[in-house]
Amino acid sequence: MLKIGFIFPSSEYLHDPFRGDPHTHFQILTILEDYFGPKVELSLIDLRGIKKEFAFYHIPECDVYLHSVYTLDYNEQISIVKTLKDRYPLSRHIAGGPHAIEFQEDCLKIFDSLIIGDGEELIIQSVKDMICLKLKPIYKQESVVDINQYPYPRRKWLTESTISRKGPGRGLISLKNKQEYENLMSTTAIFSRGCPYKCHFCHMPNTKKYGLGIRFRKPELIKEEIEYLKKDYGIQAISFLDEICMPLNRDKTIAHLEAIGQTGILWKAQCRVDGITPEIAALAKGAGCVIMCMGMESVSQKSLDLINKKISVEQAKKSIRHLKNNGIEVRIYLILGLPGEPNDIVEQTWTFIKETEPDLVYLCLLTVRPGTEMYNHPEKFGFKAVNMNWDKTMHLHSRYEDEFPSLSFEYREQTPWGKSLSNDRIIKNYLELQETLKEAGLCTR
Ligand code: B12
Repeated sequence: MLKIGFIFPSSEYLHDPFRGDPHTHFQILTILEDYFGPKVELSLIDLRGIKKEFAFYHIPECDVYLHSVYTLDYNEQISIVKTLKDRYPLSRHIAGGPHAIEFQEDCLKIFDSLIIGDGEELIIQSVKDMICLKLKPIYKQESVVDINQYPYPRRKWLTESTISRKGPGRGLISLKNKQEYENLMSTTAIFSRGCPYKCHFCHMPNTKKYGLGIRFRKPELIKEEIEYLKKDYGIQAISFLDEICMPLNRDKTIAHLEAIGQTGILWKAQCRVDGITPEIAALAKGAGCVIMCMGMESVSQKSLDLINKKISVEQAKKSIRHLKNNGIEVRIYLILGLPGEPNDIVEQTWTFIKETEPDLVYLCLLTVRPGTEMYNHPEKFGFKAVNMNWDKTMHLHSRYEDEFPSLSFEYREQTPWGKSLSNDRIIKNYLELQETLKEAGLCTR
């Protein structure tokens, strides 16, 4: 029997790594189990919360180790693979994920084989090849995988307490104004793959270049997965992790929301500010939506245009209103330090917030992440220097409680859009705005 272990790294840079579930791992393990059955023994080696220096003691011997490589995890994953190769020289390491797609040559120095693009078909092929001792260095998914062909990803590889969480600090649906929602049994889920937009700060256009656009699971499959979560884990509330939670076409959105609504769960999700009409907001509310988060990024139209966000400030105002009119809590994500930012960005942002009254505002500083348009063409965005230290590519909001903010880039004084803001000024703006948000009760920490 072939022993296969899919490793999930410590994620020590996350405030609470258990707020997100390893969906990639659930998906690939489910596919392997359905195809190979008793010929394989599968495990999800969950290293979250474990100190990096002791991780090795938690990893059982396997014939094949799988890794989904994210930029922030890469250094840790290199160290794990080196230690495992030393101890179990015959085992093989297969990797996929955003960082492996971007840095194939580097990754091949560490891993034995890479999965480039969607993994459903390629993992079967690579494991078959591995069994016949013919594992290839690269497997590329050239055609688009139909995600509706596959069953819902099972979660049995983790303990029940990891999958379903509730209570203060654990519950995933904590409304700003109603504390009791934290006590609902909650989990995360994802029903889509990809994003059709090409924002210049986002890694997705690169990650998904082998499977373009956005693909959603069919309504009946969404319903089936939610019913499984209710039945096996007592789930009452779900935080959807899709970048865009609803199809971009009205009729499909209606069917999608109907399916979720029929399950009776409450949910939180993310969408674009141009996806909300009064009709959609009302349907989302009726289908159990209690919180909607939107990637607004900036209140400066110039910055929005320079990062290719393809939204307008006016659209954002309307969407916030439609959601609030339906009693849905609205949270917006904002980034400071974007190209084209005006001198008075703090004042402009505060004016926008006072006018639109979102319930919470998640404020981050820009990070230039490998594989993004900004990273590949720094001169287009007026960058003088971009830091290549991957540990500096973290973009979580509210993380500067114990740490002073720093930037991973610097603008030239004169940029294609005029005079830029200095790093000191960007950080000062961030601290000032964060303080104002805190005083107004508009941020979580
Ligand atoms: C859900 C999600 C999470 C979850 C869980 C992630 C996980 N590892 O399972 C949580 C909330 C924990 C998370 C955290 C972070 N995430 Co995240 N996340 C996502 C999100 C929204 C969906 C990923 C997902 O689960 N999709 C469903 C699965 C089934 O599809 P998939 O991941 O694409 O995997 C398929 C293929 O890529 C391939 N594949 C991928 N890896 C492997 C490995 C093997 C061995 C094989 C065979 C195949 C394979 O096969 C899969 C099936 O086809 C994506 C954006 C997106 N929509 O893709 C961002 C995204 C992947 N995340 C990103 C980032 C930056 C982060 C954080 C670093 C956040 C931060 N604040 O900075 C942390 C990293 C934590 C960590 N250690 O993993 C970036 C990655 C950029 C990069 N270069 O690394 C993305 C692309 C978002 C973005 N827009 O930039 N994330």
